[in-house]
Formats: sequence, C-alpha cells, structure tokens
Amino acid sequence: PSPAKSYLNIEKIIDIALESGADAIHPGYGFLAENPKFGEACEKNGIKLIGPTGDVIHQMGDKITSKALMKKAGVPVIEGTPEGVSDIEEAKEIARQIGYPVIVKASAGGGGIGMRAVYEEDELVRAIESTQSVASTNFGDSTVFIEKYLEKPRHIEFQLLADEHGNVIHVADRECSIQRRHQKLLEEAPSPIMTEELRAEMGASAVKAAEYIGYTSAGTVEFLYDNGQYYFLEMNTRIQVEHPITELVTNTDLIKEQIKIANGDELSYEQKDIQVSGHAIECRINAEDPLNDFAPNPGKITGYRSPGGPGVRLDSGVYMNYTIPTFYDSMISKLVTWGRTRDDSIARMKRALSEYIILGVKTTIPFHKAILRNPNFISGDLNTHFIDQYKNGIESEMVNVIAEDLENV
Ligand code: MV4
Repeated sequence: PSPAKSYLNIEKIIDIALESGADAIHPGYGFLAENPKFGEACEKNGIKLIGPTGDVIHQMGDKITSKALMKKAGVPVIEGTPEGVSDIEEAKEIARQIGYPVIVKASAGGGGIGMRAVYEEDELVRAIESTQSVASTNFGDSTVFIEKYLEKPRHIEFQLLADEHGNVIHVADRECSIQRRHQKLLEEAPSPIMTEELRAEMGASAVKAAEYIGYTSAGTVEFLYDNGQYYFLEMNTRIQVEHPITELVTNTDLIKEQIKIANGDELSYEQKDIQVSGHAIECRINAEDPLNDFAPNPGKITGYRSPGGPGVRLDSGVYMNYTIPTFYDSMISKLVTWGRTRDDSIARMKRALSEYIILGVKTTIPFHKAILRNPNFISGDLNTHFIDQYKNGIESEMVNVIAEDLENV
C-alpha cells in the first residue's frame, strides 16, 4: 500500500465515507489533519471534518500572524519584530535592541525547517538570506522575522478543548522537551516543573488564546519556558500523538470529546472538573536505529511480545509477522504508563520496556531505556537540547542496555 493509494488519497477516503454512510471523519494526527484540500473535500460532500475550522488552521500556520493575534489576546510572546524583515539595516538595529543571540525564523516555517540562531551581527545578513531561501524553497513564502533566541528553553504545551457554544477549557500541561530534530520521542504529563499556580496561569493564557481566535475542537498551545517565564510559540490545530498522557492524568477521553464537539454538543467537562492526578509518560516506539542517527528501519517483525499490567497502555499498530512498510512515518506504537508519582511512572515504564520485545527491526526501545537511566532525566532537569547535550552518555548507555538485553534472552 503506497501512500498515494491509501490514506493520503482524499478522493478514495471520501468515497468510502459516502459509501458507508458516515456523516463525519476523524482525520487522525497525520497529514490529513491540517490539510485544507481534505477539509474542502469533506465540506463539498456534506461530511463533517472532526477538527477545527479551516480558518484557524490557516491563521495559526503563519507564525507572524499567529504571534500578532496572541499578543493582541494578551498572551506573552517572545520579544521581536512584529512583521517580516527585509531591510538589512533595520534588521541590524532591531537585533541590537533585542540583544544577541537572536533567531531568524520563517513565518511559514514548521517542523524546525526555516530558522537560524544568530550570535553576532556579522552572521545576521547570511542568516536572513539563508532562512529566506530555505523558506522560499520549502514553503513558497520567503517572509522572515527576528526574535530573541532562548538558548535552553523547555517545551511545555497545554491541551485545549473548545466547543461550538463558546466553552473553552484547558486539560493541563505536557512536557515535550525530549526531542530530536523536532521529532518528539518521550513526553510526560505533567511537566516536572509544574505547580498548581503556574498551571492556572499558563492554562488561562492558553484558554485566552483559543477564545480570541474562536477555536473549536481539541488543540494545543505550545509554550517555551525559560528562566521562570513562558512565551507562546505555536498552536497545533489538531489532536496530537502525545494526547494519551493527558487522558491518563486527567481521566478524560479527548477523542470522544472531539466527536461530541463536532456533533454540536457542549463539552462534558468544566474547568473545575479537570484535576491532574499522578504522572504519565509516553515513549514513542519507532522502527528506527537509535545508534545510527535514528535511520528508519522498516521490515518484518519476526518476534513480538507486548507489555501489560497495571498502569500500562499500549497504542499499537503492529503485531507478529507484520511488515512495516517503507512509505510511512516510522512510529509503530506508543507505550504509555501511569503512576501515582513521577518515580512510579518511570518505574512502570522501565518494567514495560523490559517486557516489550520486538525482533526483526531495530526500534527506539534501547533509547528509551537509556533515557530513563539518565540522572538528569530522573531529576527532571530537561530542556529542548537535552538529547544533543547528553548524546555521548545516552549512546554509551544504549550500548550497555543492548548488551544486558542479550544476556537476558
Ligand atoms: C525558538 C527557540 C528558542 N528561541 N525560538 C523549534 C521549532 C520551531 N517551531 C520553534 N523552535 C524553537 N524556537 C526562540 N525565540 C528554540 C526552538 C527549538 C525548539 C522548540 C521546541 C521544541 C524543541 C526545540 C528544539 C530546538 C529549538
């Protein structure tokens, strides 16, 4: 099954929906979720797309637009240029005012493509030109802007639910700092640094953001957190891969809520119903070789045993003898654990990972085992450069883990 023939074939999906009499489609969290063509195709055929409106997806896709809207809404944003920069002298002046380091970002950017940190004025012109060129090639829009560069921020995001009757709530926070090349690998809820006060404050900002733009459905506001301050980064106008950790700590069903919202129902929860209980961790299990730059490793699964037991949730798309195709994203399952405390959740994840056997393809399981042994991870001392920062330690721990696993076969 090539992508053209299956899940990315919009026409075929619409045909199947019409044939089966479905009046709504959940687009998942892949390419269809924020695809305007898919939204239009659904609308044309009288099928409700379970998700936000095309309007807000479009608005939040442009970084300058979304940042300006959030500033107007009263949500903290990172200091920078309010519009695109083209004049080099003006750019230099602004960067001087902000103070180095600054970052040049493409307004149409995404997935970490089209941004460059700049540490001194000498590098500024080249950074602007190269970011413009990358942006033009990748997004067909060369608009760039400048803002203060935060060197080691945390990525903390807030889950939102909004219905078509104007009710908006936040469903608490997730810490997503463990990323590699802008691919999240391990997420947890709540953030290790979260307090009730900070959650109330950041959550209120996230709600304000959604209210201001008239958001509906499930969504996420991403913040960078640095030095006791938080700043709006981006809004994700879809349900995300890591939503299960939120479900486990808040005892909610986010997909059910999305379906109810699309049906015109009111939210099942009020803000006061959302209480965080315990701690959840998600490890993304990808068919990748973590010791070879996370190169995709598709192929046939020749041995399989899944973990289980208390506090373990496995959302999986694979099984014994399944062949992982080359066409798609390499994520094959999500292993999620819940515990009363962060330490309990870590202990359960370690046990679950030790039970989880996947033979025939290399996976990210050894990477997760190594992370869970890292003293800085255990103490909750995280930032978006964590993996780069501890690369050598993580890699040598992976080698140990793999050797230990072989002994235990
Ligand atoms: C930043 C930043 C530091 N300072 N902006 C990365 C994805 C892109 N959409 C925005 N990103 C960043 N923007 C300022 N002013 C650091 C990052 C960043 C990052 C952010 C979230 C999660 C992981 C990250 C990894 C590297 C850089």
